[in-house]
Formats: sequence, C-alpha cells, structure tokens
Amino acid sequence: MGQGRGNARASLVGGLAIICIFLALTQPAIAAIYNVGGSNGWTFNVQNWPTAKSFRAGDVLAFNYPRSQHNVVAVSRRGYNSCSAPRGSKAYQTGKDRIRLRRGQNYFICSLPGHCKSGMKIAINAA
Ligand SMILES: [Cu+2]
Repeated sequence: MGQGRGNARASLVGGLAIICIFLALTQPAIAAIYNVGGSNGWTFNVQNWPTAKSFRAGDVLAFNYPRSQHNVVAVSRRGYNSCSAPRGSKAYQTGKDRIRLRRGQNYFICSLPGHCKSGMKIAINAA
C-alpha cells in the first residue's frame, strides 16, 4: 500500500523530469530584449544602432521614446529605403512599444514627417 504510493510518486517525479528535459531541449533559447538605440532610445540617427549586433527570430525590440514625439511603423524594404509607410500601416505609438522580430529582414521607421530621413530607421536581420 505504502509502497504503491511511493512508486506512484517516483514515477510522477520521473515523468516531470522527462518533461523538463524535453522542454529544455526543444525550446529555443530565451529571447533577448534589446533597447533600440541603447540609452538614447528610439530617436534620430539611430540607423546604425543594429550594426555588429546579432539578432534572432523571437528576440524583442523595445522602442522607448516620448510618445508625443515619435512612432514606430514596421515597413518593407522599399518603405525603409524610401522612408514611406504604406497607407494603412500599423503605427505603434505608446512610447514603449515591444515588437518581436520575425526571421529574416525586419524594417522599422518613424513615420512622422522628416524623421526617417534624419536616420530614424532601422533594418535588422534576424537569424
Ligand atoms: Cu520620429
């Protein structure tokens, strides 16, 4: 009787251990969170901030900025190069936006007039 309960507990513990090991092996590494622009935040001339950093799909970009001054719009390569957001693009504008990177190229600009052309744009390749 007592022994049966002990066996049940042992197999429960063993089962949980197996599940934990399985999760550890199959889950991707814990996503990193990057503060875009470092201590300056999301602002003008942030264009070169991604240089020499390596990003992975699932990492999170934290855009921190005064919400009355900027926004963040995910755009295509063309939008990035031309500093234009397609009509109807979703603009993030909370001042502390968190955006998860997708695998491949990710482009973000501030769509307020002139800001992107003043270097308020980033292109990131997520592995
Ligand atoms: Cu701006």
